[in-house]
Amino acid sequence: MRTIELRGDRALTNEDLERKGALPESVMESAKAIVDDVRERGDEALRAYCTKFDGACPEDFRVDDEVVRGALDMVDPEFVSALRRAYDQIRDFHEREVEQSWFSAKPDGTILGVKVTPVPSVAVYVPGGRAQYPSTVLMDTIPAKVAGVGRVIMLTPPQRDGSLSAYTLAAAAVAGVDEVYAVGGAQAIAAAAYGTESIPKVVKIVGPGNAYVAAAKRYVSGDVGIDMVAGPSEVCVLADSTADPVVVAADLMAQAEHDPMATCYLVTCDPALPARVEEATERLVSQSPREEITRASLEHGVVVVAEDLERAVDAVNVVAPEHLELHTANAFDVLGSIENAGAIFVGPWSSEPLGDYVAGPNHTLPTGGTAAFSNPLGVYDFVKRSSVISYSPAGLAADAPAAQTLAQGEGLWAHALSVGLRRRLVEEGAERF
Ligand code: HSO
Ligand code: ZN
Repeated sequence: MRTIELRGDRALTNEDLERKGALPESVMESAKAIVDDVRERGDEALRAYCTKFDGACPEDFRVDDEVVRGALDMVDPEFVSALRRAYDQIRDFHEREVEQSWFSAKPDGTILGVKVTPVPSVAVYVPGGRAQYPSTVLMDTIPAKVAGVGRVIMLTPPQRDGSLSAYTLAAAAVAGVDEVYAVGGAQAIAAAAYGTESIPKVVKIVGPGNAYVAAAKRYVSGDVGIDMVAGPSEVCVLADSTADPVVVAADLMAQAEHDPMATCYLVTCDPALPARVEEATERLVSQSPREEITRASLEHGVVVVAEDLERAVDAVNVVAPEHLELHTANAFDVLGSIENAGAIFVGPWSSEPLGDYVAGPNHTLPTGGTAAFSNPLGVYDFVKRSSVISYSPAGLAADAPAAQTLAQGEGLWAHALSVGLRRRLVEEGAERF
């Protein structure tokens, strides 16, 4: 890990962080070509790309519902119970995010409000290979279902032998995914964005994927909604001298093992801590079956040593990490000063992987510093709000003069007319027209 010492007035800057994860232009270009082709030629192009990239193309992209449900009998019963526990807690948490439509009447009888409507259809993308996580199936599907989305489809690339992972299918069954399609890559994103003969067009696409999937999501966004273009995962541990170096080491490694590009940050006001954490990491990492990935990630990790806790907190707010763990004497006191973080794990018992799996909050979180202005995936990502405006005659009469004056000021004659016609009717005593 690289060390940055903040002495005196020196504050952490974005440049110090050398963030990874921008999409290369060449990837963007390839993804665009694939999307355009699938949009134009539908299933024919989809089949050609599946054969090219996945080695095989299923006869029928749609996975039989029996096969999806059958996966529950193919995996360990303990795994199914764990999925169910996670499901219950994720659902409970997200039910608190439900936003009700509201209407409010003014004394003059005018009614204003907001109508909340779920999007009708969503595609949840689930990557294949190393980053295939059943937990993400739960995290992406449950808030959509809680929001009231009628049709949630799942897209995931087949394995080399054409099958899908029983763990992913079991998660789809528990989460309540409505339809599963064995298709992946940029071509799957194109299919869900524009529809093909065999893949339904949806209104919103969510879920992580490789660089081509991310590039395709960015390209189709605007024609369909997308959640976010997620970059490599990150954790930041904020620690003082009360932190346990072995626990801190385990928590950094828990993020590092995801991906060689994952970034770990240790921000501390205890100058002795980094060496103790490094020593513990060295001891633990050689026991990991994912040693190579973990080491590659930790290599570009960042240690920030600040002169006091206040400056350390300022540094954390610049990092704006996806996950933040607070390992300080009074962690809840620090919480109030944290402005930028996707998820905050408060106190020494709050292991980040508990949040990945079972705590309840979503693990799809803003990365790459975007926690400074965006949110965890939530029920609010699957609804639209419409403003509602219903004037009474008295309300119209009260607001008309100001509206007419503003319309005249903007030189918009028909705007003034639209309001003025009604104003005259009210002044003439009309109750309706
Ligand atoms: N920490 C990951 C989520 C995950 N971890 C899934 C395990 N499985 C990104 O937030
Ligand atoms: Zn994780």
